[in-house]
Amino acid sequence: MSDPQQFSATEFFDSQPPPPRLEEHLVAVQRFVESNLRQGRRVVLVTSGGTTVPLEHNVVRFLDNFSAGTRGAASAEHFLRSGRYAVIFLHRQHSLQPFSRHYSHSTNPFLDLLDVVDGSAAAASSHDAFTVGKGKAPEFPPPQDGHLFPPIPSMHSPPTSPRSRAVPLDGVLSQQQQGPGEDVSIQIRPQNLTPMLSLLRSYKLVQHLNLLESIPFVTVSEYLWLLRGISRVMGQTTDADGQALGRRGMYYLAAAVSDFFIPYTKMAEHKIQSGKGSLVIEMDQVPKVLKTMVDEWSNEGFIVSFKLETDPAILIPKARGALERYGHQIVVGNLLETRKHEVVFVERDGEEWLRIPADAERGAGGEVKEIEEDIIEHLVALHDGYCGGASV
Ligand code: PAZ
Repeated sequence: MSDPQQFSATEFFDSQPPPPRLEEHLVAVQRFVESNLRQGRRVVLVTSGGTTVPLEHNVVRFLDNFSAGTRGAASAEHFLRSGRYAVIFLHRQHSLQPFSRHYSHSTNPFLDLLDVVDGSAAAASSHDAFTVGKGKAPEFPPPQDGHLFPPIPSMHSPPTSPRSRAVPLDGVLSQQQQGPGEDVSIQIRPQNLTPMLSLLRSYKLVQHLNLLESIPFVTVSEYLWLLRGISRVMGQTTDADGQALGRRGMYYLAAAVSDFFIPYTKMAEHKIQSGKGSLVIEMDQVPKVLKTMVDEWSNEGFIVSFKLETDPAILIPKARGALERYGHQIVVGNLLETRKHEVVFVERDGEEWLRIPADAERGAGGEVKEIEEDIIEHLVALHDGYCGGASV
């Protein structure tokens, strides 16, 4: 076993290979920042989700952490909703995303929001417990060729029926498909229509205005390469008058980033074999790049880091230590157990808790509020002050 190495940021980037599509992502970020600067918007980089630490080059096993990217995805949405920020969303691949998070497969499965409706005259005339919209839920077809249901066509294959069209169905949006002998449509269950329509309109608006640029990472090394690249691009990009994004840029670092990693040169090439009994893993420390971000990459951008702890006694001292060591603007502290309903803003001149009622404390019918809404409101106000009170 070789001695663990303490990597500086420079040594890290000199020794860890960059992710394959780095340049492509940075070109896209540059265009995104330029275009939004032209529109007079601020830009925020939101990092979200957990990083992995692979144990092998041909990766079979890796270390991971708990983060699903809930905070990052919700926060990105609230920045967008403010109407003043374009968002670069640097997220763990397959973690929660702004907008689509409301229909995640685990909490709100998309397919359970829909019904299949038979719109044929025969079905329309019958009224039983299955009747929805104009028609009746179709009979389940008999097993085909020994299978319970036919093969499921790929979303990317061309439509089998040329006669597929969107139709209004008693005020309910639906897609109707008419093949030979078919008159069926897919209908959003009426109780889901209002929230889904509102969400869809917001999502389409954000796309139309080009306000969201999403970039995925998986490993801690990919994350750091992308963080450096994106921060530098944000730091250097100027508007038509030659003014840099500078203080109008915000860096909201909510990703759960591993503190340890296995350097490229020390990693096994192939799947680690089990023949030698127990597995002892030695990891080196990931360099702390926040100081370099403040001093070299971000060009005076407003930097918000997050600090997660499980021991309440050390949360504020650790957050304060980070603020003093790295010299950025604010640390948002949170505890694993209570992170969804309380956080603490730690600044140089003091700290302030933000709390919302926990799920269990909400009365029946109590409005579901996300703490991210208040976190973003507070930070936008601080960012205004940092930009000298300017509204952009
Ligand atoms: O992803 P999530 O919503 O479950 O958790 C959010 C969080 C706890 C990862 C985030 O609030 C945070 O504290 N990030 C920084 C973690 C750290 O490196 O200390």
